[in-house]
Amino acid sequence: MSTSAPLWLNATDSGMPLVMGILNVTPDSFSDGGQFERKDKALERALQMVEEGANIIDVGGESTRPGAQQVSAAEEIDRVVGVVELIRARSAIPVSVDTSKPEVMTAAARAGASMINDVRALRSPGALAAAAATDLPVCLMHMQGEPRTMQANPEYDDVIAEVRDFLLERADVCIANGIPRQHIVLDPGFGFGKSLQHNVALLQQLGSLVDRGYPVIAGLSRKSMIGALLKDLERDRLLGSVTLALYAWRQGAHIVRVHDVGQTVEALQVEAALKSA
Ligand code: PT1
Repeated sequence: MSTSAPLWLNATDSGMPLVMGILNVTPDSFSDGGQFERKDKALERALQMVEEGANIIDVGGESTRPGAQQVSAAEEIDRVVGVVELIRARSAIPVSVDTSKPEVMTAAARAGASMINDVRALRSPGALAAAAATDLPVCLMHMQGEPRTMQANPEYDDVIAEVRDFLLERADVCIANGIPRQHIVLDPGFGFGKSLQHNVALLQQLGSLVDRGYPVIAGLSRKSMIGALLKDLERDRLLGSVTLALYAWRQGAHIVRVHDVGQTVEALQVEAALKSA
């Protein structure tokens, strides 16, 4: 049996990358008010990103930024599922769910999610089987270590080869477990157990990942590597984020994961217009 990639995951006519808008549903986002108000604000933000031109909304209930602690599956389901249902009821936009937990994958798929985005590349116990059972596309991301400690001392002999080999091996494991090749998306995991030098090398050689035939996601938005490149960790990262999204597209990224959807889309549109002129 052959499975084709879902239509929404195919490249756009203009060759523009798909824009994945970030929707954090951790308690520190949309903080004032109770849980109903919080979910309502999350929905509002999602619909705003749709208006601004997002192609995918990535809903995340577990923070995986450097230093973050894990949460329970029940807590994560409570944060994520209601929001996925609300978006599903109001928009046809594909929703990906940023999770490593099998219980969350199953619940999110039932709520209408269109993709599983796992920063642990389905290595958690039960995650591979749960993801395969959903029949959804999966994003496999590279991370060295765990969020709480990953930035302490990241080390590689050859960061490009190690990240690429890890991702291709995880893709093979997925395929062996019944996930169709056309449902697999790869992500080098910028900022996940990587120094500035590692992140820059990965971005400059993104092509060596892209040329394996899987769509590639680049998540660079507002990350500390922008502060490091600017030699100013306190500066606003909007312009740096838009610049990196454009750069990632030039390096062949198929999907850019961003907070600032409208501004990113505007920049990509200008470049797309130049390319086709
Ligand atoms: C990402 C990503 C993600 N990033 C995918 N999912 C985060 N597929 C969450 C910093 O250095 O790139 N790809 N889910 C957010 N993680 C981080 C990591 C946020 C590092 C900030 C930093 O500031």
